[in-house]
Amino acid sequence: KHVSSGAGHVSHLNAVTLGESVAAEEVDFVIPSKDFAAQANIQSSEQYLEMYKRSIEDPAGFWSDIASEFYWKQRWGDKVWDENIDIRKGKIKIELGGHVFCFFDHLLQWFNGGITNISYNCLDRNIEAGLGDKIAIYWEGNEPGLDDSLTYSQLRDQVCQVANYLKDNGVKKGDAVIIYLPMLMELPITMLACARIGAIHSVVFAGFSAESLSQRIIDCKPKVIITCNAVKRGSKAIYLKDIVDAAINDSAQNGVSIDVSLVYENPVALKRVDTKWKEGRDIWWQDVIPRYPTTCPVEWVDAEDPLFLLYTSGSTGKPKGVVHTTGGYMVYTATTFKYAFDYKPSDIYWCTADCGWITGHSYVTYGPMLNGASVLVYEGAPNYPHAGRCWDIVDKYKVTTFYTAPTLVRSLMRDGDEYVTRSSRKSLRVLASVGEPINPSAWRWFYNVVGYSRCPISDTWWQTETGGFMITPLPGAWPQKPGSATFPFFGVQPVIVDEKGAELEGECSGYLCVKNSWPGAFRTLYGDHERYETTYFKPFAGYYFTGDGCRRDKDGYHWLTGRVDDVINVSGHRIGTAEVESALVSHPKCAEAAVVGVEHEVKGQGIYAFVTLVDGVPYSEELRKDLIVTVRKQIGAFAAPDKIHWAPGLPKTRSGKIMRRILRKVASRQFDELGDTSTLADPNVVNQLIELSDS
Ligand code: 6R9
Repeated sequence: KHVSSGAGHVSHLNAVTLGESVAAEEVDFVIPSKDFAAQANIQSSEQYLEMYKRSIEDPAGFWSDIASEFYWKQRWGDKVWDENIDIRKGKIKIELGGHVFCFFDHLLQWFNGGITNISYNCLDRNIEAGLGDKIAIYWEGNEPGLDDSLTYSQLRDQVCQVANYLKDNGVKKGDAVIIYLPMLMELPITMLACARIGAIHSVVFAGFSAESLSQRIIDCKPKVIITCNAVKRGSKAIYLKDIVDAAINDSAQNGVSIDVSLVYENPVALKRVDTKWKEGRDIWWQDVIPRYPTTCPVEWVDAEDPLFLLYTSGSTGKPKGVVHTTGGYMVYTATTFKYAFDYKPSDIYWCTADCGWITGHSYVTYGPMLNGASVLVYEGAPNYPHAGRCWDIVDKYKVTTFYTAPTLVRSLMRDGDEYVTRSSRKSLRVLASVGEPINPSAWRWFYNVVGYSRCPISDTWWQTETGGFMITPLPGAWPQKPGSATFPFFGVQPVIVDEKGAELEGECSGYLCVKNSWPGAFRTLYGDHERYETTYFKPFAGYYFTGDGCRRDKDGYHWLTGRVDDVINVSGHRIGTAEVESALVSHPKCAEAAVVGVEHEVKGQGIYAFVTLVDGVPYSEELRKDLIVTVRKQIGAFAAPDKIHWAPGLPKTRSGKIMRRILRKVASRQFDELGDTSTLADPNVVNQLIELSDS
């Protein structure tokens, strides 16, 4: 019987069934408890394989069955999905606010002909099913003691008020709205309000500079901007409206004017009287929104109508406006949420990501709410007023599912176990990670110390472009290996290819691509369909190219090795920076590490490692040698760093991603070519690094 190669590489899973004793050499397996597996949505590797196989062999049937659980004003046509990668014939026009914005060569459609609304499916559908009084959002403020909540009915009321306001201000189906808000409930409320009327939201993370914001305004020309006057994160106040004002001025000089700026008053951070104001353009949220009716008819949209635009940075050039459409994204985020987090209606779910990133779109707002989940939204900094805040919040709300990023795990690990162990955390049942490979030592700390060695960790690999999880554990379904994202989600066919684009089989490592389509895939880059094709579909003909490197081990587990643009080639050995970093941070005295390639006379490239030590540990020559030995031991002599550069801190974006571009410049002593450092969470760390560059 024909099984496509997508299913082939997971067939070994048959051998790794739960409860079976694992061979002695497989000590790195972490097996979910029988109790967990018994209650899980997917209880065994067999059950997964059966569903996976169907999802690959019959994607139309598989996804149609799931899509039928949602409300469609009109069901999709006969062709559930349609993709045209190779032929490059179909010319399809997509319209944004009546303006044709691109022509499709690479065409991708899911549920075409279907008519629905994602906001309706998040709210009205759940309320009609009896969830009206269930808490949709628990909100925890930056200051302990400040909190709030909304039931699904209350949430719908507020969404409708904002939707009515937007309509009243001329926002129509297809118009763009920029949202520049911190993690207030008003952020998901506004996203859902836009979706309700068919407007396209573009959330800009409220940590971006005025310059970045204006760049986005100029690109998508929003009808309205929604912000707040200020916010407190930790002990620091950030004056968001000043940033918005500067961005609006800058855009006006570039010919894009903004007529309406809706400002939520956040009195904890800044008083109304102290807020700079432009009459006629600026309007207080609290002055207008409550006056609008709490019902608002739904704008029914096509499955392929754009839902949102989210800008993400490429390795070069200006940010890319990733476009997601409605139907496929809806079905995909809901399904991935349900299975990867083993969702149960009694769960209290907390994702620490900001709605300014894709994670906050798919897994704070849409995925959870499509499942009728109770979502915790936290406004503040995870270590404010102390390093135990996250666990205080977990205990306060009895959080069951905690989804965060490796960078936070490592920083909490560095703060010491006492902050964790003094809390209960008994409510936790699933932990999860996203954003970068999670190194095995952080994985183990998360698993053992935070989760009492009983909560599976879903290490979810995916991208802004993919809309939802692509490679992820399904907790309870199979044993985990610390640091591996494990296996593909339903419908996803990851392939690992070599430089020439040839598919590699079995144990291998190379470029990670995806064969065929999945419903959550992005459809284009806003206004630049050519860049979409060049970046993602040209490098390896016939595949979507992820830009990541990946290794598949003898058991078929996937190990993401970092962006391929960060791969270092040392004497012909391809070494993922993430692998070296993982080895370094496994040393008990190393808190964090970032590795870049530098030119090397003999080897082509050398390995240059920036290392942050655990608090209180002094730098020493002995430790330097010890770290190098650790890497030699774990990967091999060829991977030993040529240079260890002590780093009190690493240059990170506000979302916690290390900016290697800057590190590469520091490593090669090009201090006057550091480029733009304004998007760093703390620009000062760069000066510290330069000072220590000869240490
Ligand atoms: C969701 C998100 C995407 C890039 C991606 C990869 C890295 C994300 C990961 C991971 C290893 C994981 N990445 N999750 N690497 N394991 N679990 O982060 O989207 O901001 O677009 O970043 O992040 O390199 O290509 P985005």
